[in-house]
Amino acid sequence: MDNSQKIATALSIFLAIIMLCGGSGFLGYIYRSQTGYEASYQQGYNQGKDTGYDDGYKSGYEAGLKISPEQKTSSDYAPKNPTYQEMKAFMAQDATNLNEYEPDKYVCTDFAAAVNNNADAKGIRCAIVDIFYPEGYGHTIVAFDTTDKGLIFIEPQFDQEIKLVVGQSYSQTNNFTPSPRADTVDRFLVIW
Ligand SMILES: [Ca+2]
Repeated sequence: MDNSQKIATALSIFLAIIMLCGGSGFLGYIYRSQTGYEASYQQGYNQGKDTGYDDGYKSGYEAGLKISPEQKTSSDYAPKNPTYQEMKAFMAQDATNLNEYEPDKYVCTDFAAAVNNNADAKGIRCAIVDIFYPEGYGHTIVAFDTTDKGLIFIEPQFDQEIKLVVGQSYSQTNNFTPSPRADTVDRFLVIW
């Protein structure tokens, strides 16, 4: 695989993630009712799922196998799981939640990515959580494996601790404004 192919596959991963979240970012609807983009999100999600993920993950997997000797091992800077209070303190000082949700521009995955990267920069281990709703929609949040209270899910758009229950509505479970479409948690992935 040459460089241009690598770039293309990397882009396809990025686009697939954006489309997954864009197609799913119902929280955007809460504040900003938009029309006309649902269908295109669905289409984009399906295309992204079919092409981006398969190619991208394969490429990423192959790239991961080729670690050059001069690269540092992850143990040199491995982030640590925080205590519950450390997690709360980090979320309080982190300003990601002040960002504005913009359909097609800054969506749930952007919030989750920002918190994840900011945590990593401070040596705090943070996971991306992909939530799968019916009909190809979904949502992205973050999680911390706290040393004293275990796995804690955080909605990074609101700095809010939330519950994830398979088979139950995300918005109803967490007392959010009801989603305009089904947001039953079919399954979720915690990605460290
Ligand atoms: Ca914050």
